[in-house]
Amino acid sequence: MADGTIGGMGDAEARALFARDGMVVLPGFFSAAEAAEIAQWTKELQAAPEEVGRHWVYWENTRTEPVERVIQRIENFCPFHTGFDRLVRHDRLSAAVSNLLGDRALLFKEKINFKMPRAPGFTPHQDQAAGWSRYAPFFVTAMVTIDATTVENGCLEIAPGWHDKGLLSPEWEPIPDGTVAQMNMQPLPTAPGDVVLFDSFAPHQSAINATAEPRRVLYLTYNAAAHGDQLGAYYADKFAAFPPDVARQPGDKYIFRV
Ligand SMILES: O=C(O)CCC(=O)C(=O)O
Repeated sequence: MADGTIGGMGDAEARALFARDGMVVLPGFFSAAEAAEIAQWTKELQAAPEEVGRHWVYWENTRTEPVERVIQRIENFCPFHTGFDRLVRHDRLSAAVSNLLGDRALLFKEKINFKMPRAPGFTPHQDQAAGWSRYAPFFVTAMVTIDATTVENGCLEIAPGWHDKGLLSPEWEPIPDGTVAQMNMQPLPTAPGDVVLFDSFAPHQSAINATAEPRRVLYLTYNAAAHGDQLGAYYADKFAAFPPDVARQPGDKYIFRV
């Protein structure tokens, strides 16, 4: 690929770090003004009515007492927000991901994780284990920081150098404790506008948000154009298996696995 610069780092350097670690951190990828705009768009989505046929909103219970129902995440929002659509599908970010994929990046899925105060973290897992192999063999996810992430509010933790060992658990299951014990899970605190690009086989986890403020981040996942546009198929399957709360049938049970 032609060489250039992404987030203050040369394309070739970003590719080399990504190949070595399965992740690359791009501090200040978005300016303070851009990060503030992303935070504003997030508020707009959160305030928009929850309706079947619109963006998908998921709720969860806080992990500690008093148990409250809080927003967990919003998915599938690009078709309903032009600012996000431009940012996610047509801008510098997809170019940065294309550099790592060595091919044009196509959006596979998009979500905002809110991690409200006292909301739970995520057990150690690889995203590829969430049934993604039926769509493509490999993906790159961009985590875009909206609120500063810290150890206290449950920032992303990744084990560098563990992305090249295939699946470390059966699909839909967390990574076994014995395997996790051999890894060096590194907390990655980030500031608004920072981006972390990571491989779909990179093991990661995060802790509960033990602070009084939300910890909102975007996760934008892309696959190489060579593997086709998989977004429609993925979202159709996901809606059937795990619809947003507003589309659920009373009495049906929906289980979040990894
Ligand atoms: O947002 C986090 O704390 C981690 C999210 C995560 O691992 C996931 O959504 O797969």
